[in-house]
Amino acid sequence: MAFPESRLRSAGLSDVEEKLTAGDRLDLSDGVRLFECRDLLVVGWLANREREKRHGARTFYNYNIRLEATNVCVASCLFCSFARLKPGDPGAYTLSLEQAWDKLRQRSHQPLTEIHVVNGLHPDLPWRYYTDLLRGFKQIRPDIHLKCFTAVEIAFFADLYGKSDEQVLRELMDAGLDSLPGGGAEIFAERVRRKIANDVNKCDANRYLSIHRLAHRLGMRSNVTMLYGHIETAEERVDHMLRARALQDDTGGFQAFIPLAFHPDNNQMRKLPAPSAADTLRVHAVARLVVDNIPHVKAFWIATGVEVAQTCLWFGADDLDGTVQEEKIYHMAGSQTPTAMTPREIERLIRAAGREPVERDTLYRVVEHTGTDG
Ligand code: V47
Repeated sequence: MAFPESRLRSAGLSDVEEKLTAGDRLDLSDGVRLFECRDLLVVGWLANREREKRHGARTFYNYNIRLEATNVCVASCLFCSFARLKPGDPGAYTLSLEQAWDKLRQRSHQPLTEIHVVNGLHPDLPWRYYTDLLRGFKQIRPDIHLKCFTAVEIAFFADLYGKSDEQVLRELMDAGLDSLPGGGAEIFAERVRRKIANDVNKCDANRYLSIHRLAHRLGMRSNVTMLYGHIETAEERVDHMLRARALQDDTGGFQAFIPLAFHPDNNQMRKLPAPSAADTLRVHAVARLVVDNIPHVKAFWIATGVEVAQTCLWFGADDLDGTVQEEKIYHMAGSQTPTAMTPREIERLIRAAGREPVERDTLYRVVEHTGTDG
């Protein structure tokens, strides 16, 4: 179905529509114009067309759990409400391996397909903690996919334990690592990164990207995130998308682009407002249009809120992440969403949005006949 030509024209996006129809790529100035265009529905319509070209009405989710094994973190990112600088600081915690493994054992009745681990940058844990963590998970559930440790953590491990990035990845893969999550990307532009994540312990944009490149070369898949809604400009958002797109051109290893809405509670950027629902819809839409080579755009419902995530499914997004079950990073930063949804609840909200739910595993293979728990 065509969008009224007059509406495209008055939105100033006829040429963008023509480029998309011809299969031409959008550039930085196209992306910035999509952010500046007042007619959000035109932007959404274009993104939805690209989404439906790739996935029709299908909307993916997975049956996963999140685990944050420690919030002790030597970095001091201004946007973070989760980290505690030192062990023993109020609110600091580090799970013992047994406690971490128990989180999985307690879910033995659930047909989980993924465990997603993100941690603080802990200065004192032995290297074995991480490799044993993975080995233990695989022993408990050999079939489970381990999506663990952001590129920022991989870089930190390499520096702390005196290994190369490649050695770290190889040793973790030996222990059972299957893929990398997309966290830690924030905004690649130097101006913003220097302000919000200026820490010697946090790797820069180039190293983040080079670790993902390496992971892809070693045969793993990964995701890439973008933390938006704080001090970044439209140009810096599009620049971020284009850097992800450029790496994807080379490797094809990214599975999902994941915009992450900034949450301002309990962190050093608390004076800033959270991004609006309209901005969230637009970011997902522009991501779908600019990042034309990453198959999935994920609306992480914990970050966007459940209702906005549903609406994102008409603004470019085709994935909602998963059941999650325990989440700290966003809830410590003010997220009002539940910390868990059952597969049945996720399916219900996808259907209520007029889309078709598909349970997937981490690699986007369709999972049949689960979704019975809850
Ligand atoms: O790297 C931290 C972000 C990320 C805040 O790969 C914040 O499938 C908003 O990366 N407000 C961790 N965001 C979560 C993450 C993720 C989530 C879902 C799926 C995947 C995936 C990855 O959360 C951090 C940081 O960018 N973050 N604090 C905050 N106050």
